[in-house]
Formats: sequence, structure tokens, C-alpha cells
Amino acid sequence: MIRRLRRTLLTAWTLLLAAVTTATSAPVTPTVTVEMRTEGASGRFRFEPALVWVTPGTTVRFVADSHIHGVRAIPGMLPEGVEPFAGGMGRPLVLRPTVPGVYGFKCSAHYGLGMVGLLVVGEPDPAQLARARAIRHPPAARVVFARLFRTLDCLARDGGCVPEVPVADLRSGRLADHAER
Ligand SMILES: [Cu+2]
Repeated sequence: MIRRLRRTLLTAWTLLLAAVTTATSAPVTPTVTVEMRTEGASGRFRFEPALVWVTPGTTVRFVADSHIHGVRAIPGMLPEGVEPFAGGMGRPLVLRPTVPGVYGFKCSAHYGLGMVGLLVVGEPDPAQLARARAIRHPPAARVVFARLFRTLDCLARDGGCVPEVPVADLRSGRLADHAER
């Protein structure tokens, strides 16, 4: 039942992404949109998708469903040399990350409710990944990060496992539905 729900959620995300990709089409840079949602398909106060894996140079847009959300980098969860990013409350933020690694982010208002996510660019350096993993969080965010990192491990293995969070896997420009076993 839960597995079916997850599969449905993942399929919905894949379709949404496919729609976005088709709309922009052609040789433009790939774009992925991360929604900040009060009532998300995966729960309340969620980033959807919460785990985004892209190639360097992909455009990543964060959009909020209301003025109560704003995205912000989590200190200690960025590749070396990357400036911390922060969007205003209710405002979209567009990133075009080129430095490979793991980027942890949160909603400025709802970090304590577990409103967090992970952006992965290219092939992360294992040492930076380990440092990002070691960052401490409030309890609800800790739970979500555990799901995020487990799902990341799963995608890295390409093991066809069931993601625990909504995923946008745009490595090599492909749209992979890892919900299918
Ligand atoms: Cu929020």
C-alpha cells in the first residue's frame, strides 16, 4: 500500500518533470523545479522533489506555494568554495550549480518541521558527502535527512530500490523513474 503510494507519487513527479522538459525542449539547458509546499503530496511542509540529482550547469528553480516558505543553504552542507544561497520568503530562487557535490537546503521558516532537501550535482566527492552527512539537525529534519541520504545511496548504487522521498534524477539528462522495480 505504502509502496503503491510512493510509486504513484514518483510517477506524478516524473510526469510533471517530463511536461516541463517537453515544454522547454530543444538544446536549452535542462531545468528542474523544486516546489516548496505547505500541503505537499509527500506530506506537510515539504520540498517536492526533495532530492534532486543533476549534471553541472542544470538550472534549478525553487518556487514557493506561499509567502511562508523560503529556501536557504544549510551551513556546512555545501561543496567547498560555493557561496551560501538564500531566497526571500515566498520568492523564487534560481540556481545554476556548476561545482560537483552535495548541497543541503532548508526552508527558513520550517527547518524544525523537517522541511529540508538535497541537491546533488555531478559526482560528489566522498569526503564532502561525509561532511554534509555529519551535520546535526533538529529532530524532524534529522529524520528527513536520513531518508534523503538513504535514497541518495540507493540512487548512487543504481539498485532499483524504492525512494523514500520524491526524487528528480536528471543525471545524464535522463528522467529515471526509480520507483519501478
Ligand atoms: Cu516553509
